[in-house]
Amino acid sequence: MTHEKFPTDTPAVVTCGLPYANGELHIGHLRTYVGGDIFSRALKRMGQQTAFVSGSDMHGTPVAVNAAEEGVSPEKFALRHHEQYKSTFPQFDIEFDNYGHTDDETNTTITQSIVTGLINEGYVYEKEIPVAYDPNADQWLPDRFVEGTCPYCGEHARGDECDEGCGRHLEPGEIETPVSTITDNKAEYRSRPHQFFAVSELQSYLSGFLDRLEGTANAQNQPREWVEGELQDWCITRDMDWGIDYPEDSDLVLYVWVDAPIEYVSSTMQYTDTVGSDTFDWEAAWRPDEDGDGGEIIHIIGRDIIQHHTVFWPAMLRAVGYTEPRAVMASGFITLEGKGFSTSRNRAVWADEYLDEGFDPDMLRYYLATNGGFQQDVDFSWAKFRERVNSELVNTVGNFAYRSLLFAAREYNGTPEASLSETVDTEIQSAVDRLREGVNAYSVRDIGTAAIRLAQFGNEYIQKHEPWKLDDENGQKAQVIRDCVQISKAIAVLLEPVAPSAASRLWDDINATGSVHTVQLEAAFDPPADQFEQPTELFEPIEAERVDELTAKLADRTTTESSTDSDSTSESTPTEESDSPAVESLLENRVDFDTFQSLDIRVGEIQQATPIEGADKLVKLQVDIGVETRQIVAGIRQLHEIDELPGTRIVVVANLEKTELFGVESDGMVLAAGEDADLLTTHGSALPGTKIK
Ligand code: B3M
Ligand code: ZN
Repeated sequence: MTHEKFPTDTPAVVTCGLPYANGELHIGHLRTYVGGDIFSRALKRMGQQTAFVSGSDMHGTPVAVNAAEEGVSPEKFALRHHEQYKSTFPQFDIEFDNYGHTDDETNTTITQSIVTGLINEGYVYEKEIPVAYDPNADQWLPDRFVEGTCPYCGEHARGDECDEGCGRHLEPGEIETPVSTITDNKAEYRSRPHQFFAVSELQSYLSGFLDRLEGTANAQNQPREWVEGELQDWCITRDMDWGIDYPEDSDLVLYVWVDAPIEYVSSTMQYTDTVGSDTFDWEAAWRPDEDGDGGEIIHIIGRDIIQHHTVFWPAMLRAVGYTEPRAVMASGFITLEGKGFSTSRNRAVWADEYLDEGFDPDMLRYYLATNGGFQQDVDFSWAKFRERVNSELVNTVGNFAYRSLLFAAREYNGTPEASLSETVDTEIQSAVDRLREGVNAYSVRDIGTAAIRLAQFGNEYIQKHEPWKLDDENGQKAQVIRDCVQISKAIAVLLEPVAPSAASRLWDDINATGSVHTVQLEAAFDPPADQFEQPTELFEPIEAERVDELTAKLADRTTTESSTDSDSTSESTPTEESDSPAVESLLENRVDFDTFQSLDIRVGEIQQATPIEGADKLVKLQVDIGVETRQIVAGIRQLHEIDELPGTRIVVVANLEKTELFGVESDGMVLAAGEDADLLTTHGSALPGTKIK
């Protein structure tokens, strides 16, 4: 089954992974929330009925461990963080239609009814398993209360996830050489009955589900090996007090990953309770009708929780007859000046700090959304931030809008009388189409850059026609300015998803009626107001001194605090710096210069990228290497979305012997770093064909 394109006539639910209510938010955390907000705003502008929901993840050991360290009850601890998240998101214009939490009554009720459903459908069974136990503390050690060695990759891991190694979810009893995080003593395994969800019975369903699943390539490809390999059943109970009781045995609570995704449903239900089912009907979204049709469920998450969203969660939904996800968009990680964020070392740019520095939230939104494809890793530095903001938001968008509208206001008190030229009409049409296609390709970056590209056109247009040199007798000047006002209006509409506040300021500047937050894309073509005043500057440029100051501040506090602080409060964000980065040791033997010279390495530009059937990691590329175009097969799909590859500058070894991969000829090799195949590129403007030496 292929899905109908957006907008469809069924309700959509866009969700963001629930943040654990256990720490402070830094700008790295904001990436998926900004992405989700942009995506849901874009859907709404396209006329898709959409609920954008999330909530705080209150349960589980990530909360219990940190609460215990602080000596407060998990409930109090989690609620405090929940309130904080709830007020921080809107300050970045991340406007959830509903933001609940997993410990509230709605989620407790729905979770228990869904689990009862699983039991009634015969998907749950009891099994004796080894569970880690701390004899000194006389306590069971669920999940993060135990650490040890991952049985799959041998790396150091926590009880339920191999967060420094292979990234797998680990079942209770799986971790080797277990150590209690409560007492640091060796833990022992004791036998204990627990409840299991028979995910393995849904293997063929899940395999079909992955065929239908849309979203980013990493979320489509990664789960294949889990689903098509030996699919394990899933332990859904834990020996803890903090959590939602397992319906049939109140000694056990449900594993946090059971009730957490159910909050997506609960939060949607709460939204319906607030606005009424005529405005948004949660059941139409989550409960398929007689024909099996439900709504469009789109999950936006970090790439470390793909398995939960593409295996366990759809299995649960299927077992109780809820709507399956249509798409999963999994974002890459964020680094800070090339290294991981470390909350415990204060090596982070905190969300509050960003706001306190007086920066416009739109600027961060724009940076996070467009600095790379959604599934690519993004690096943040104040210098890069300044560069993007000043060149794209200030100089491209801001500058175009300001000079067009100033001219219009001064010379015509608003929009001159003329009709929109065909060229400009067509250009706006293609910008609007680009945003629509961005949504259908699940590309946050394409949505985020649609307005900027139109502004680029606008600047070229104004430069080419030089309206200040035209006289108005034949109406030429009026024509050009009329076009520019329309472009400004279209920019406001297209900018709304990525930079909602700036879009609203621009909308007001041209005296447009209504709110840019509720219009549809078609408003880009509506005639602009006859009259408006002189505009304001949309974005304030960032001065170089600010960058120096902020970079120094970050470096300073990182060095002063790192020696005193242990990593004890670090949470499981994918952005955390790991203690022992796995760097391969250097090769012993050296090569002489001539050997190096014998390699013909060049700058290339990807012209076309197509998937290769049956090969999850491979892409067939057509690469312009200046002298000619080469077909090269590259194993780079882990990190790069095919649609986003064309136009990318890369580095190619041009004189490697030809080879064949999956029956496709490959004439050259693309250079990339590491297991994820992070592509090498050039920093300046070296053209395709340039030799690398
Ligand atoms: N609370 C946070 C994480 O592991 C976790 C997400 C739940 S989403 C249903 O990133
Ligand atoms: Zn592992």
